[in-house]
Amino acid sequence: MLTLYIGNKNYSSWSLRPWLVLKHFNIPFTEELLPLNTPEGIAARLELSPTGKVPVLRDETLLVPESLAICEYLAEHFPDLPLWPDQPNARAHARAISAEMHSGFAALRTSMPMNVKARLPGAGLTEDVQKDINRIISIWVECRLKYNQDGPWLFGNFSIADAMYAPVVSRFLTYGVELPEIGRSYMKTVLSHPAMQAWMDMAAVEQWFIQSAEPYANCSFNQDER
Ligand SMILES: N[C@@H](CCC(=O)N[C@@H](CS)C(=O)NCC(=O)O)C(=O)O
Repeated sequence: MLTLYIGNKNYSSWSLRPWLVLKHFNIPFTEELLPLNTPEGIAARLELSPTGKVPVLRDETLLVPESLAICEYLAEHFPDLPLWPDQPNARAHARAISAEMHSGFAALRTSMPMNVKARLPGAGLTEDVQKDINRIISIWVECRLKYNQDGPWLFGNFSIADAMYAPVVSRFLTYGVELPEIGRSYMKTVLSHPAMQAWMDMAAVEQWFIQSAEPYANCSFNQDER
């Protein structure tokens, strides 16, 4: 049996990624939430992994940290499930944009931290953030134009690449980021996925407030409905 250790659903963008993959492909797992800013959560995370971070996947005695490594482990462990696109060129492309997400977009991640239940239109939009947004839009547009005939996801069918970009969709919603029609349509696809909706519903009822993840809590654009 697999166990996925995750952080708070409202804030933990990295946890959302493998969680969505597990849910989408109906892979049985149990989840354990280790609250991000509590002493117990910090101790539990350090016990699990020297990174001290979530997500971490447990498979019997094996512990796999790092969201993308977890997704790769799942893809190897369930070779009959199409976690990556089947066609080699599409698969290479999906891996490249997933790696780009995992290692990049620092400005966006810093200035627009995932905060599922907040609505902060206009907050965090700097020049560097706009550059990250532009690159993400061009990734989405290229994928959607190329694989549109196979379905509404980045590579037609849902894959790990979509899970890697799902927290970006949540950020774009929270911060009211303006997108071209093709981007808005892809956002709708992601936001209407039942597992994404379930995650957002659970985030909406969480009571934790993490100051460091809420840089705009006292600003005028805070239209949070909590
Ligand atoms: N590169 C890691 C990043 C994991 C990460 O930063 N997780 C955050 C939660 S979203 C965390 O555990 N933060 C706790 C801390 O830094 O103490 C991954 O892809 O899983």
